[in-house]
Amino acid sequence: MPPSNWMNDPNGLIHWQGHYHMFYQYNPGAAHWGDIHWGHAESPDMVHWTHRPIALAPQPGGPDAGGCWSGCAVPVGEKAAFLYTGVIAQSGQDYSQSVCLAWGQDNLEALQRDAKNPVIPAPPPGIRAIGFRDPSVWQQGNEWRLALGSGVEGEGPLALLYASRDLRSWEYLGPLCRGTDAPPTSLVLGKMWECPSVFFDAGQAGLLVSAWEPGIGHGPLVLTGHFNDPHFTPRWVEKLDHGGAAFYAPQTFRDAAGRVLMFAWLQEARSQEEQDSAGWSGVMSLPRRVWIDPAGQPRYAFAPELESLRGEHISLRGEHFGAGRRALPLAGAQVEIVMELERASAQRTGLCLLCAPDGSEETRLVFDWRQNLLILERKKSRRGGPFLGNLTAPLPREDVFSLHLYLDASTIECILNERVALSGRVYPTMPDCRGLALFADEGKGLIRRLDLYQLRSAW
Ligand code: DQQ
Repeated sequence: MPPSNWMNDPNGLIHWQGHYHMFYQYNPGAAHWGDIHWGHAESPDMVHWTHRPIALAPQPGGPDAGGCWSGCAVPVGEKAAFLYTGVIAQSGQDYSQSVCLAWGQDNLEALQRDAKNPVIPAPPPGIRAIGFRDPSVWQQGNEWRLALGSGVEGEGPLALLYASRDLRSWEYLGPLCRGTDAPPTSLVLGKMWECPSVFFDAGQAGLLVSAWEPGIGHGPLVLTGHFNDPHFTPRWVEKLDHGGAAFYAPQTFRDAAGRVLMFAWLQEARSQEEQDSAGWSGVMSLPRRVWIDPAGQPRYAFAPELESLRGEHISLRGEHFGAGRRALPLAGAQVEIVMELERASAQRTGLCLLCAPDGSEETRLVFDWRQNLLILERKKSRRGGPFLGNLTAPLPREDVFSLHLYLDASTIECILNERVALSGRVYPTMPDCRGLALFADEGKGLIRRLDLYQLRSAW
């Protein structure tokens, strides 16, 4: 969470001199989006974080006078380079957007803007861009490449590709990838791609994008395939997380061990009024590892560092349970659950989370075997509040399902069989919504194993 007020996208993720640094979109003055700065936090393990002073603030008269929007970090010898989006407010809701550069060293505080800013002032001539923002930079031989999120009116979303030798002078190479290059799909690709994030794994390449159109963030997609400079050819596309915009603007980075790691913004699902009165808004996701398997499909896992938070624990092995509910003997609103289950005779099996003692509130994670769906069922999540809708993900075509779930107060993140991720927010009203249960509807459920851990505080 931010120290207070508003947080959105993770920015400038970097493993630097043995520490993880996270910068993020931050409004220090209010719990709503606006006046965007870069906040900064630092961690030895991606679990325990310390807030650092604000890293970038809009500079009056500069190309980021209207806000320091999203961007990335790359190590360059003794320094780290930060490529970010500088914006200038135009009339109405319009912002002119450019790419700016800042430099950091040592503890990555007091970033210095490059005198050449903006380093990419405007879209290439001839491109009527819807959005021109959120650079993702990587090293290509002895040059740099930069992917930028954009879209073209009437043509759809795309990522633009630039090249540089010094991170200051950039040459436009052409589209890195257009929405129309994606394999045939029924997924909504949006009118523009926000926050492209390029990563490489096992000789393959991946591109994360957040599908967007004015006023609507559709959610994150991952495309995997091959990068043959200067083109990325995607062979696979899927939802990176099925919670839609609940898990938004993900960014990847590589740590010293060579892992590709990712954080995203878990945005609120409650009203702006409630965010204002809470005095804060927005949470970072837990760190996830992402890789590409030999079949070219992306895979996901929570970073194992999170296991350091494990506290009191119970475990079940090989349990059949009948129709109805079975309370688990350990409760908590901050828990980790690792569970392996099979289809049995029940129509639906799953977990009840955040259950009020009187049954008036609960959230269910449902394996719906008939519809082949994993459902985050929110109809009883909050007494009296508006129904936030259910979130659904397809069940992988397998016989055994390995679920890894983290519940941390209002945030739920889960990964199934390393292939399907689903995140969402819930806001129970009762302070004692801490009950946990298994349930089976219309038949029996079968749990091969279940490990439930209470989570210790990360503070
Ligand atoms: N958030 C930033 C933009 C980015 C959007 C502004 C995605 O740079 O496109 O706060 O959430």
